Amino acid sequence: MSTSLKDKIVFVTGASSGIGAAAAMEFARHGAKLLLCARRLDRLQAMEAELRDAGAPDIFNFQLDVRDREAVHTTLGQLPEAWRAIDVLVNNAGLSRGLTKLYQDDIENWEEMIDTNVKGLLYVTRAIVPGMVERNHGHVINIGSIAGHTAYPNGGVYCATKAAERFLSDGLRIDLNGTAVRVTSIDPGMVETDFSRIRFRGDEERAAKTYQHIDPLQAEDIADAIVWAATRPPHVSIQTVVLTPTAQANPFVITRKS
Ligand code: NDP
Ligand code: 8X3
Repeated sequence: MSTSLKDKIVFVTGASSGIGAAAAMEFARHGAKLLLCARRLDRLQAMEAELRDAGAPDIFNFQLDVRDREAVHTTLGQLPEAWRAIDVLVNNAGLSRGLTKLYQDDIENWEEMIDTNVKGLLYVTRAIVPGMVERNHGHVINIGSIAGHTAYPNGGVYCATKAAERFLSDGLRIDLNGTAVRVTSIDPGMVETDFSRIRFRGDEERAAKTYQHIDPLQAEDIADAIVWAATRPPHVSIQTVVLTPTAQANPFVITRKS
């Protein structure tokens, strides 16, 4: 029997856009209470009415930059009492910056990716998982990527952050063995979100080319996989889900329609 998400507390990082926003919507449809954070609080607030209409019984939005170790510690340590017993954590906040040969790349790009995708994920995990262990209940769902399985040209550091996510998920699962807390890594290929706009710093034309002449994954496809993993019965641990557009076999093998 599947696990009900009704009135469960689901915390999604980076919920203001793309996969995080779609995951929030899918969890809302399952009746979950939503704890949502991002840097753009206004975007979270703009989503609230729709999420309530979709079925979220309660929502708590807050601003958080996951790179800020102190802010993560303080904000998550001081959540209102009613929001502390988190059932599902979705570590989604992440980004890529640039597509450049590693030996020529801008070091600030590296730091932003590592600080967000690796250190940010770790800070949030460190703040939330002890409570899950104490309650012997919980599920951590990390958003990885096929980039963490296969490195591709000019993306070495982004790929390394997602390879780190993969091993952090494995390591955490090992350390949690013997508890009821589960860890899942959801590893998508190309998903049409703001991801490429952020990667190319607003260069719309270059971003659009990423998804040209293929039928890319949509954020809702990933949300579907996240919620599927979260609703498996307690004795089932979905360790990794790898999903790509049908037109994409791996980062290199992609068939475009023309
Ligand atoms: P979007 O750019 O649409 O969303 C990224 C989200 O992350 C935004 O809500 C953003 O919120 C948040 N975020 C970024 N930096 C921070 C930060 N420092 N603190 C808090 N929140 C932050 O991209 P996607 O939805 O595509 O990306 C979501 C995840 O999916 C990422 O981890 C990405 O690596 C991964 N992924 C994406 C794929 C794709 O092809 N799109 C494929 C595989 C994985 P805000 O700016 O408001 O803080
Ligand atoms: C994002 C997918 O292949 O563009 O993680 O790096 S890819």
